[in-house]
Amino acid sequence: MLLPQILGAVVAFLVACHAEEHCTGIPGIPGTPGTNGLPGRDGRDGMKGDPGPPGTQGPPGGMMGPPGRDGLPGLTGPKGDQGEKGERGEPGQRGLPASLDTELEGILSTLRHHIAALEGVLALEGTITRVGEKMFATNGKEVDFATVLDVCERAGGSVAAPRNEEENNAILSIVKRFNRHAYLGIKESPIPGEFSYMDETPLNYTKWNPSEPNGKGAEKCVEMYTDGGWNDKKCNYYRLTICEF
Ligand SMILES: *[C@@H]1O[C@H](CO)[C@@H](O)[C@H](O)[C@H]1NC(C)=O
Ligand SMILES: [Ca+2]
Repeated sequence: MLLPQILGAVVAFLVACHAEEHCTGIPGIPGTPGTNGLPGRDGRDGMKGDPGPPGTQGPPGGMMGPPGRDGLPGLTGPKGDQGEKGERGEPGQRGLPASLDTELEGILSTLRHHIAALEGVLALEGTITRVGEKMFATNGKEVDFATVLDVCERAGGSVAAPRNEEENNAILSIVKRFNRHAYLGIKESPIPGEFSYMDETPLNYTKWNPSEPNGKGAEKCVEMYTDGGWNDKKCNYYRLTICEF
């Protein structure tokens, strides 16, 4: 069985050889491998490798490292004690003179107008009268001297005390209008017959009626008659209340 096959292959080979004119022999037995050649040249540097694992902790006693970062802020502490009072500050800037401050000037103008109107009404009623900076006023009531003193003080004034003829006439105009005698802010001093203002200062003006003062220590107050003359009088009569402001 094998022989015809080999023959077939040889025939086929011979025919192929014929076609190509140059014939080759049957392949020989492979030779033995050669010896190793010389080592080649060094290759180029490879890529950088991954970092290695961390080393083991060193022995204690090494140098202290740098300080760590600051921690988070803590909670707010309790409120402290109140501090000492500070020193007085510098005074503020000086304001404008009223004459240059139009708003203030307007307010003053309105006030002046209102006050003048009120004074006009009271003067019309005969309850006030103005002499220079002084104003005399009555409430029309008749009371004893202690009450006049109290009422005038409570109103922020004092009992009317004329210091000159003009003021005496101003008080007189009220006395005439009410047709009542009025106590004056004048009292007898510890020396009988000597009189002073309520603050003990001596009188620099008097308008005694003829033969007054005649109380000789028994009439410690002073009243004004309806003609403007003065009379020393006991303090417990009811007389018109007239104050000065
Ligand atoms: C008395 O002194 C007052 C000031 O205290 C003055 O206003 C008054 O005019 C003086 N009277 C006389 C008569 O000079
Ligand atoms: Ca008298």
